[in-house]
Amino acid sequence: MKKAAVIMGSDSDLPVLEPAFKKFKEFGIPFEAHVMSAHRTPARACEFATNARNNGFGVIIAAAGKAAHLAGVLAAYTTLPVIGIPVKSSTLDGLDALLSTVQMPAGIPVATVAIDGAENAAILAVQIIALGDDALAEKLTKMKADMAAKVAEKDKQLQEKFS
Ligand code: RP5
Repeated sequence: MKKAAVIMGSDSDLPVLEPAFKKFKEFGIPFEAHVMSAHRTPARACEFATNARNNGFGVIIAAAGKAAHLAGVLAAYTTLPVIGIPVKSSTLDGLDALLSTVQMPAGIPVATVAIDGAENAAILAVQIIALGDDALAEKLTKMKADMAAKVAEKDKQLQEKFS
């Protein structure tokens, strides 16, 4: 199975990424997590992204806050899909990171999830890896069915409360 990479601009982003690690463990996805920065270690970010496909990765998640260029820089050096997580780590509440991550120029896409949206980033990464893995796709189908069942149960409780 292809690995997922979770790259964060700083170790201060780590708590935001816990839901992604949890999801990968639930789905049995092999992953590596690294701290590297588009600004503080640009050469390392370039080197990682350039070699990521040959190193067995199928998708890269990049989380960064403030002037968040990490996802875009990684995407510039790879043809792997890159998922950007804008991190809320400044006085601008993540809006700065959201705009920096999502507003990519044509030719270099970054699939941007919500501010601090690590769980969805991981699910999207699983969906990408599942393109070539029917057993994994089956687990995703079950996850959606479980979610639907939970919503149906909540609706049932609401109906009981008001009846
Ligand atoms: C960004 O700046 C990082 O991704 C982090 O969200 C933010 C603050 O970094 P630190 O100053 O905490 O290292 O590059």
